[in-house]
Amino acid sequence: MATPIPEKTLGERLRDHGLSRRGFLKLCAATASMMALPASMVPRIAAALEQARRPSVIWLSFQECTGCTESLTRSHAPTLEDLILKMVSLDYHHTLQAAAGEAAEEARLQAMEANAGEYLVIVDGSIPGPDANPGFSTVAGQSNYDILMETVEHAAAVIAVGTCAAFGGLPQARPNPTGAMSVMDLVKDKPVINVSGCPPVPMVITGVLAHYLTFGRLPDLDAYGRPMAFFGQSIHDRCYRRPFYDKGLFAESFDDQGAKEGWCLYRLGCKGPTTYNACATMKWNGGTSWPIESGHPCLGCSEPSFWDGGGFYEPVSVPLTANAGTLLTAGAVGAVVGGGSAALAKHGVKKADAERQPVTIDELEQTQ
Ligand code: FSX
Repeated sequence: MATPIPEKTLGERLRDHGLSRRGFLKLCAATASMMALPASMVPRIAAALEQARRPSVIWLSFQECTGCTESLTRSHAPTLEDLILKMVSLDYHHTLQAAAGEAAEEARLQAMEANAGEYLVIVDGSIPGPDANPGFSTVAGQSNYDILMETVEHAAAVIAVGTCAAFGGLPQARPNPTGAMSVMDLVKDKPVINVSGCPPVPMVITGVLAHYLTFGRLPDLDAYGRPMAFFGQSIHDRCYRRPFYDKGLFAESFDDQGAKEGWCLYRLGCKGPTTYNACATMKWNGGTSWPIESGHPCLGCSEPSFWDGGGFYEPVSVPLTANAGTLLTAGAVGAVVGGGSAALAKHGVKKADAERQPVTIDELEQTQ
C-alpha cells in the first residue's frame, strides 16, 4: 500500500503560491494586528505558521439568510482566497463548494473520516431542536439537527458564526415557530466558540481561524463564549462619537442639527453601551465605514437580546462602564460628563493601542 503524502506545511504552500519572505512577514503582521496581538508576537506567529498544516474545516449552514457567508467573502485581511487556498482546507460549504448533490455530502463524510478528532466545524444559522418537526429545515433529506450532531461527533471544536448560530438570532425571535436553538444549546461535549453579529465582522471570523492555526487552540472567551480579543470592549467604549456622549450632546432625530454635527446617537436608540463587538475598530467593507459612522444607531446585533430585547429605536438603560454595574436612566445620561475617559482608561484602551503600534517589515526581518 502506498504511503500517503503528508499535507504540505503552510510555509511550503505559501512559497508554492509565490509568496516572498517579506510578503510572509507582512501576512504575519496583519494576522497579529487582526488578532489584537502586540507586534512583539509577530516572530512567534511567523514560526508557528511556517510549520502549521491546514486544518480541515466543515461549514454547515442551517436557518439563516446567508449574510454570514456574504460577510466572510468581504474579509480583506486575510482575503477569502488567502483563507481557502493557504490557511484552511474548506472541505464542505454549501455556498462556496464546487460539488453538488451526493458528491457534496460524500465530501463531508470523507473529511470527517480522514480528519477524525482534528477537524473544525463552523455553523451558521440556528437549528430546529430535537423536538421540532424535522421537516422545518433539511439538507439532502436530513434534518439540521441530525446533520449537526453527526458532524460534530468527532470534531476538535465548533465555531458558531453569526447571532443565529450563537444565540438563536432571528429564527428564534418570538414566537420562534421552528423551535430554533443555538449551537451551544445542543452541543455540550465539544468546545464551542461564538462569533456573533448579524452578520459578524468578517475579519473576526478569519481572525478566530488564524488564532487556531497559529496557536493550536481556541482564543480566550467572554461569558457568552465570544473571543475576548474582538468582543472585550463595548461599541460605546471605542466609538468615535463618545466625546459627544461625555459632553451630553445628542442627536434627537435623524435630520436635526445634532445629527448633522455627528453627535451621539444614544437617544435614537443606539445599543452601543450594551453591545460588545469589534465594529468600531475593524469597520466594514475593507475598513470603509460602519453603521454609526453612516449615521445609524448600533442595533446590538451581536448580543443575545438582539431581537426580543426591546425596540431598535428605544434608548437603552446604560451601564456607565462594562464593569461598574451602575445603570443610568435615559434622563441621567447627559450628566455623565467626563466619565468616558476614566472608563476608557479603566478598560486599558490607551495601553492596548500603544501595544498595537505598527513596526516596520524591515524591523521584523531583522528579528528573524
Ligand atoms: Fe443569521 Fe447568518 Fe444574521 Fe443572516 O448565516 S446572523 S440572519 S446575517 O446569515 O445566520
